[in-house]
Amino acid sequence: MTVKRTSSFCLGFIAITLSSLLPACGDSAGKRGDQGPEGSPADTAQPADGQTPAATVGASAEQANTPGESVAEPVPADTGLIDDLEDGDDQILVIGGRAGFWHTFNDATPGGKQTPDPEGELTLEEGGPEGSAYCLHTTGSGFTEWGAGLGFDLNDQSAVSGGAAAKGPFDASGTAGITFKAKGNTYIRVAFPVQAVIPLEEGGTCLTSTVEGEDCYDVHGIGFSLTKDWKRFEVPFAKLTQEGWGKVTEFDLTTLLGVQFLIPPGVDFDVYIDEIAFY
Ligand SMILES: [Ca+2]
Ligand SMILES: [Ca+2]
Repeated sequence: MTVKRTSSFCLGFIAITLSSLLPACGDSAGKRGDQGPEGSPADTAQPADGQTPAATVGASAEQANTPGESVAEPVPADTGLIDDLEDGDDQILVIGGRAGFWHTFNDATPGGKQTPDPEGELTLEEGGPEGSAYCLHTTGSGFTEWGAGLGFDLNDQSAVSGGAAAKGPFDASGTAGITFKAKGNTYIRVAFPVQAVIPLEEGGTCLTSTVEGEDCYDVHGIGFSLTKDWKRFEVPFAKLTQEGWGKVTEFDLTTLLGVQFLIPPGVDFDVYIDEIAFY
């Protein structure tokens, strides 16, 4: 990989994007997840006392059909919620064709430390903003090249079917942006890699170039300063910009690969994220 400039920590994002977003090079990862993975409606239907009133369901369901009215398949509503982490696992919610795993990442500076360790299992933190049982929490220090971060893929079908990663673009057209909640002690850049900034060999459409200003990986994003209290952030896609050192590309929402929360280098960071949703 050519790293001829380090104009910002975002350049380093490159490295991760390669390994974490699109590692399944070669297997045509470009297919959209149009098989409509079944989501679980469990998020909105948790019995408060742990008792499931299953015994009463069967009988009445049979009689509920009104003549002349077709009964639709129960499909979990896609409210735009990408993940609230309340199921306690490391996957985003499998709803609306979205599927993927959360991961942490960093620039691997010798001596640098990040928790959760990108090489290990990603575990969640208990708590979060009001009403939350789980959130994501990453801490670390000692990264001096481009920093660290955490994020997820939006269309990794291995999250649904198991097996090898099969990552592709997600069509987020029709959404205006994302919201998320966060707290922490640093500035972060929320970045949205689309295929146009990712090279061909990694599932994108960017032609690798050594020409000044023609590099791939200049990902669209926007920065926020976190505070010690949880705060809700809104990220309008219309406000995203590239950093300006790479190839200028259109931000094509039909080819969104994932979402990344990037932490700059040189920071002893402590960052919490929760409740990410399209709006
Ligand atoms: Ca989950
Ligand atoms: Ca939560």
